[in-house]
Amino acid sequence: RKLIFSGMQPTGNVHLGNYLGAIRNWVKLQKDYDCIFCVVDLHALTMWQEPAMMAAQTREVAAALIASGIDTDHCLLFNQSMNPDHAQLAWIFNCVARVGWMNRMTQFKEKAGKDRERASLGLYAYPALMAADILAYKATHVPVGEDQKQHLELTRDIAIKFNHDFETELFPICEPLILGPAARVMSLRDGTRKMSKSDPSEQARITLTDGPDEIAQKIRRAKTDPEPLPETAEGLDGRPEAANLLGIYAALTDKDLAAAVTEFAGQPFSAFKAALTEVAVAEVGRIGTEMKRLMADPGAVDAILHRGAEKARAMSAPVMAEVYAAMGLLRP
Ligand code: AQP
Repeated sequence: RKLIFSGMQPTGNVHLGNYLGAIRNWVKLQKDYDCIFCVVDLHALTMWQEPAMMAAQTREVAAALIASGIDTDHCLLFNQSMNPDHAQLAWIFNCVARVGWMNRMTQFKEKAGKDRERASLGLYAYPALMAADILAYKATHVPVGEDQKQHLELTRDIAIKFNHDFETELFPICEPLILGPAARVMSLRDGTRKMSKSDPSEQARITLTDGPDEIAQKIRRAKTDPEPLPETAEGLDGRPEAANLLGIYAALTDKDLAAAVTEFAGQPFSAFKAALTEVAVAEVGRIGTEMKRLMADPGAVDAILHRGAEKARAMSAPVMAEVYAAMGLLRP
């Protein structure tokens, strides 16, 4: 049985990059796999989060997933802190993983910035919690982008070491799931930086709740260069903004990049931006309208998360029982 675990942090501003790079793929995966989708609120806490915003941001991610087509009758959807087994297993993995392994994690170095001494201990131990997310359910496959590959490798190392140390075959060695060419959406203000929830500029991202006017305005103001669009995909070399906007168009219309380039070869950005706005408004508008409808009824979203968490706890409980038994922890 193939079981997938995927997580998204409730850090607000769910954007087109999250949709094209993750959510849209998850919607496709649910047809062929058993899926667990988790709003990873404990991961979000590794960086400061405003307490007054957490609940709304958690519902926002849940609503984005449901509005995009995640079927909560067939998949699990819940927020991480509702199943304490994640944190419990993470502690156990903190005692299995080695400090040297964590020291090699490049994402910690990026997120901690220059003043590493002041980063939270949670940010450092993040990969052990991610391993717990996956292994608490014995998930076999994890869809990952380039940025998470190293963490998944560490999950495999933790599973191998646990199995070895406790002479068991309890944990499966999970596989990354690479889905075609990775759609990496870049900032609308700087084609060399990724579109991100935490970018201080609202103009850098299209969020899934942006209305048609906001989308049109953000695309109109999106950074470009003075040349017309290139005749071939090779002509995008050294033109990150043009490459990004054409990439977004290609992803939204399910075309490959070369076909999108041919469609607008030699045209000015103004003509292309009008076409891009049209497809973005259609796709984001459809999802955003449904998201807003869902978020207007927080009780209904909470009920879905609650039901998901109950099922999740029922799935992880027997795994945890095996873990405790393997480690000799007393369960009277
Ligand atoms: N720009 C992007 N293009 C493609 N995929 C992206 N993802 C994020 N940004 C892009 C994917 O979305 C999922 C969400 O992961 P996350 O919630 O753990 O956040 P993140 O990767 O740290 O993304 P953000 O949106 O940039 O958030 P902040 O600003 O909080 O760091 C992942 O599958 C990710 O690959």
